[in-house]
Amino acid sequence: MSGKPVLHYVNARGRMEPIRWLLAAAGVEFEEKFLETKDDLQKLKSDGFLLFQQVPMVEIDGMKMVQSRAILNYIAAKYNLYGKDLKERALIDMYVEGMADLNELIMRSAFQPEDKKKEELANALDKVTSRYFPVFEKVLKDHGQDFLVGNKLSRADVHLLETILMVEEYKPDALAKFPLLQSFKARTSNIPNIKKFLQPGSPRKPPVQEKEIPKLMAIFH
Ligand code: GSN
Repeated sequence: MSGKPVLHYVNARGRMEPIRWLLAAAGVEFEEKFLETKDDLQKLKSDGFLLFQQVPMVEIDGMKMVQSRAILNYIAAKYNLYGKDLKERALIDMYVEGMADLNELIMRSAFQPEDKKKEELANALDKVTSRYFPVFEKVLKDHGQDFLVGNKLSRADVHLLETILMVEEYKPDALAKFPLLQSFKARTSNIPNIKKFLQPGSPRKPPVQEKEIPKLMAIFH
């Protein structure tokens, strides 16, 4: 296969959104095929396209890639967003895995039963400001550079901006105590490929709406 990558997932953020972000930051155009029903997912499974019977799946460079981290690693390496050597890559991996944990906490809270939802979200957001954001504020402070690793845009910056904007949807003042993250946000939001992705009409997805949750659950469960 040649041409644009094709993304197979539901029309929602979920585990595909970081992949959309990374492709957009790399300036790569892509197509999306949205699963609307359980049958659509079943069709991909019975066609043998899903190695572990799960999406995200991305058709790229003749492969049908699954496992969102593997997909992100491939895109990051291919588009030079993964550091210049093993040590930079190790740092990027640590930062990105921290953000993945944080995203998982927040994403999971939306799918909890009603009585648990608020508490789970509050706990997740508390961890953002007590554990995760201080780490990135300190990284920027200690080296005094514009980007997290190697003085150059990497996937860690892309995922951090995505995370900041997502957290601010829940907690608009989340950056109040993090001045360097505020300037990081302003700076990275202005990188042309990213700026374009942040504008209306881009493939960026909105936060999941309450009313969409049953439909998403029906596809995946
Ligand atoms: O990151 C990944 O791609 C995998 N480690 C997890 C993929 C995954 O959990 N996929 C779900 C939907 S996305 N939800 O979180 C999935 O395809 N579930 C359907 C099924 O039959 O397992």
